[in-house]
Amino acid sequence: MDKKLEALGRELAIQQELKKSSQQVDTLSPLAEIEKNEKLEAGLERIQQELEKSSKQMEDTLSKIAQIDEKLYTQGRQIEIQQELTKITHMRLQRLLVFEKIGSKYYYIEKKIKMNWSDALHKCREMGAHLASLQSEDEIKALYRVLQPNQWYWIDLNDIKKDREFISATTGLPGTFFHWNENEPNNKDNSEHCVELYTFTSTSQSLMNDQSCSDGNFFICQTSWDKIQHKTTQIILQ
Ligand SMILES: [Ca+2]
Ligand SMILES: [Ca+2]
Repeated sequence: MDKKLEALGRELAIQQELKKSSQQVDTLSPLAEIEKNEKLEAGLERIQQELEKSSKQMEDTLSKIAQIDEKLYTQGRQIEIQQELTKITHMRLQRLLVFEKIGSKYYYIEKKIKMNWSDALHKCREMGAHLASLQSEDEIKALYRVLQPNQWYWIDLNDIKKDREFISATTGLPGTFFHWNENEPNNKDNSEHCVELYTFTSTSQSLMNDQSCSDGNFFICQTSWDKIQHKTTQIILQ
């Protein structure tokens, strides 16, 4: 009987122990859950911080790229401007290079485009020069060697203001040197007020003639060595 009671007692003890263990498991479970959640939250927070850090680094990188872009754009524009200025300088210098020394003077002889006297006058002025202001037979002889034969070229003399009073458009003063062809100036039809130089191959000379200012002619621009030097310096220093 005692043995039975003893066995029953042991069984009861085991059951109580099991129940106790079961209770312990039940009470531990919510704690584990909380711990798990806390771990998850901590993990999420770290991820969030990492993301914020990455986002900030990305913003910094983009900002640096924008700064580099701006710098490159500015440098690019500076190079473009420099190239443009070089091109303009080159063009201006080239315009000066068209003047050649013929005899003792510097001329540009237009041999391709014909225009009226007034336009030719302005064209020479645009080039920083003036229509040829001839002063001697030597100058005309020197030009004769380079002018196209049997062609007319405007020079600076005209009697626009008063017939037969030929003025130099360069100085505004009465002309001092004339080398007229035979029977010229004739002021034909009372409408010839501008002077041209004509190259006669038959007599191997260039001679002056008064002609209608509206006629289309080639023309001769003139400048001086001093002007060329001055302009070259101006262009290079600009
Ligand atoms: Ca006239
Ligand atoms: Ca005439």
